[in-house]
Amino acid sequence: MSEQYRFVVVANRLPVDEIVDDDGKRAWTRSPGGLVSALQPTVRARRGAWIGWAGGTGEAPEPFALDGMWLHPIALTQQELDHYYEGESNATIWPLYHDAVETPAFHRHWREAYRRVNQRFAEAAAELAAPGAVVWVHDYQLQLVPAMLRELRPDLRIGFFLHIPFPPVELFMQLPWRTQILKGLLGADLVGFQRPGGAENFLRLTHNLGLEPEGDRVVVDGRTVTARAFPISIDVDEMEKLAADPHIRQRAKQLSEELGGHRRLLLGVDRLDYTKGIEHRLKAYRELLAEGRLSNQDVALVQVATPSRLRVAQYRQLRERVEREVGRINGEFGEVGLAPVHYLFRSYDREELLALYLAADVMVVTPLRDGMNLVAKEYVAARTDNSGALVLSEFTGAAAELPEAFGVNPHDVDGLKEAFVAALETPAEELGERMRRMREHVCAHDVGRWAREFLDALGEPPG
Ligand code: GDG
Repeated sequence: MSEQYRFVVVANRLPVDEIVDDDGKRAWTRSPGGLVSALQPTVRARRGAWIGWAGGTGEAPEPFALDGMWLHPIALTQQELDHYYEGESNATIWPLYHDAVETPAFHRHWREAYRRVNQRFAEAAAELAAPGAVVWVHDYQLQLVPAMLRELRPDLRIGFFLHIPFPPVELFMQLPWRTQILKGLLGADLVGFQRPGGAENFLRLTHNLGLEPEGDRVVVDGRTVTARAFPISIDVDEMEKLAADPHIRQRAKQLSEELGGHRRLLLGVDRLDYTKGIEHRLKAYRELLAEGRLSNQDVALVQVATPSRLRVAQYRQLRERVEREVGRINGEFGEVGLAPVHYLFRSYDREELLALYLAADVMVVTPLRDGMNLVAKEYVAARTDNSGALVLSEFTGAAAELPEAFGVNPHDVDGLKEAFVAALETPAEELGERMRRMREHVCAHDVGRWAREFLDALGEPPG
């Protein structure tokens, strides 16, 4: 039998990317991102393992150790990638859990692949977990894993955290296999959500199984399952360190100069996803230029749109619509050497992203629905001098924690326009006070605290 671990993370992706150097040699590097920085110390301190897909299809690479973690790759066939990941996860569950802002598609063969792949993850966890170990399962791709794992290993402490919103009952009920998903989640001892509303939606649904939740608990087959909010956050130290780096500060200055020196910079940073409200913000910006309330001489919008899920039709269509709108705005309001929208369809390294956060006068975060939105928190953490303004959709998890942002309903174009103008015109002193309060909150609630609170609530056995 292979070695076993007292702490196991199960997530769709492993926290590594495979790189191939000029000589064709392959190596793994840690992937950037808050979840990895949060969980790596947690996994390492417990000499733990991480189970996930390594990218690519066909046979999985052999398990290996990296940065103090034992990494166990799960294999996916091309068909499973199509059906489990792009189909059921990203064309059914993702849109349904985000208020059905795009129409979810329901296909039985996707569902079967989702079940099969979840079983594979559960079996790997059952094999790697030591007796009485803690297993922490992540996100919407793996909602069946908790029950499957409990069936195989009733001795484990199982936690599940959902990174995206958990929808209202009426929407969840559209899922043809809603009962299996609910039972899947109820296999955990602790089910964590970004917002209390998600936990409430989930607990309300357990009535359908004849259960009677009390407070944040529900008893299932004599076992108590707790459902609560654990709002995720970011690695504040990492952000502040990058924000203080002289090279990055210099790069931020250079970016401002390249955009025209005196022009105020509005910034959007999102995966190119229809939940992020990119079209809504472009529309508001275009109308402000058309009405002369903003002038291309005075402002510029930089939109980083990280490529995402381009094999899913709705994402390709979104890309076409966004690029058409950007072209339209630049065509109508641009001048030679002075574009109103700088659209960047690519992924940047953390350093460049930080330089953009430092250069931006206004950060625009306008999702139609978002579990948390880490970009908003990253911007706040990066503004160590308390300057800058945040426009933030009220439909993000972050909005509940950052009431000093310029709150918006992205469906209300006039409201969006007012918020853009207000963010640009509010006196520096008031902006400074708002940012100071937001920073205070984010600095006191970083991602390390999130992980600790979740694991404390899960009740790790003394070890
Ligand atoms: C899901 C939920 C929840 C973006 N572009 C680049 C880049 N990023 C980084 C950002 C940020 C992360 O990706 C995006 O996180 P968000 O929270 O904004 O959004 P999702 O990807 O939808 O995340 C969300 C989150 O899970 C965590 O629970 O907050 O609600 O939907 O960290 O900085 N990073 C780099 N280059 C880029 O071009 N390096």
